[in-house]
Formats: sequence, C-alpha cells, structure tokens
Amino acid sequence: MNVKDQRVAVVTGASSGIGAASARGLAEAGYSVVLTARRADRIEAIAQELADAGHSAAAYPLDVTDRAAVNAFAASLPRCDVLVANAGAAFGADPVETGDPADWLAMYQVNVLGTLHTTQALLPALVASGAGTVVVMSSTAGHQAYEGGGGYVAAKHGTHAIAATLRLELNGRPVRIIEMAPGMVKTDEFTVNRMRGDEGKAASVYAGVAEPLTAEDVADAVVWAVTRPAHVNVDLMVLRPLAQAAQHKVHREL
Ligand code: 8X3
Repeated sequence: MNVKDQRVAVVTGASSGIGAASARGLAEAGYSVVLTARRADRIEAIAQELADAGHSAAAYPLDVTDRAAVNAFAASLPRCDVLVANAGAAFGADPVETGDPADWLAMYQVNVLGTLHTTQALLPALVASGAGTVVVMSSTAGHQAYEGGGGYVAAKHGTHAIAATLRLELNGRPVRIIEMAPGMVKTDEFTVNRMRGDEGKAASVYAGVAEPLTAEDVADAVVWAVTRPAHVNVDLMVLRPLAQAAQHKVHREL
C-alpha cells in the first residue's frame, strides 16, 4: 500500500501505558501511527520499534495543554483519520475537604483541556477524512464518584462531557465519537504518579486483585471500536477487571 493512502491515527499520551499500547495496536491494524507525548525519547523509541517491525510510525513531542503547540502539530499533519485523545493523569487521592486546588487545576488542564485542544485542532482533518474517529479516554471516574477521587473524578466527568456533547453537535458530519471508560487498569505509571511516586501506596490499590486490566486489554478495545465499519458508532465502553464489580466493590484475595 502506498503510505500516502494509509489512514493516519494520532495517539496522545503515547509514551507509556494505554497510549503506547493503543499506538502499537493501531499500527498492527494497518494505521500509520503518530505518537505524541511530552517525553520525546519514549515515543521515538516506540516509533522506531514499530518501524523496525515494518509499520508506519512517527513521533511528535507534544504537551497537549499547550494550545499553540497543538495547533502547530495539527498544521504539520497531511491527514488525520483517527485521534485517540488519551493523554491524562491523576494527581493525589485527597478528600475534597483537603484537596490541593493546584492538583485540581493540573488535572483539569490535562484531562479536559488537553482533550479539547487536540479534538478542536484535528477536527477539520477528521471531517475532511470523510470517516473520522475520535476516541476519548475517560474513566469509570467520569461516571461515578468515589472517596478520594476528588479532582480526578471532577476532571474525568469533564472529559465524559466533551465526548457526550461533541457526539450530539457533530451529528450529520462524518466523525464518530467513542468514549472509553476503563476502571482498574494496572500500568507502570498512572497510580505511582497519582500517589506522588509512593510505590507502596500505589501497590496497595491493586493489593490482592487477581488480574487488574492491562494497558493491552484497553488497547484491544480501542482497536476493536476504531476498526468497526464507519457507520457503527461505539458510543461508550466501560471496561473493568472481573474482580471489580463497581468502583467500591473489588474482590481481593488477601
Ligand atoms: C482510573 C480508574 O478507578 O482509579 O481512571 O478512577 S480509577
């Protein structure tokens, strides 16, 4: 296939976890993948790994909270068929009573405005593709509150609101909005970052849980949803490990 004819998938937050796994999955599904994240060395290594395996992949260092940088990135792309708006993070697990407003602001910036910036900037290309897809990575935290969820729950409700609103507003135009809402996923960085580097606290989140979801489990769902025929819109997928019946109902073998 001529590379210029290949459909292009942009993945934000592609340096690790769900983003990196989604980029790998979409490359294997035949997309030319553009990996973006702040850490250039990480995305360049993954792009190289994909290129070595015979896939089309490129790395573009990007902070999704920087609107001017996102606009410049969008202008550099010859086409865009899929956006996986995955970049996101949690900072802290404090109660609302004592949560740090600076953490709340940082979470709003990456989870809500990051999704807004990339979606707005790439929407013209997605519409022009004739069959565009946006995967919005929300969370079960975007649908259900829990103690200590605080600013992350608030921010992911905002991420969910973007997906739900955009789907209505784009009705009649050729862009699908797919919301992925994973529950307990064990990745290298997410919970360690949330617990400010405290590996012990991060490990306790998964204590006794036989099989938390992996980044690859979520990526598998992303690739499945993206590769449905263009008229099929997977509005929302809620993914949890078998051991997590609900946010508060987790089976632990301790
Ligand atoms: C992460 C899921 O349960 O930690 O998005 O909020 S949870």
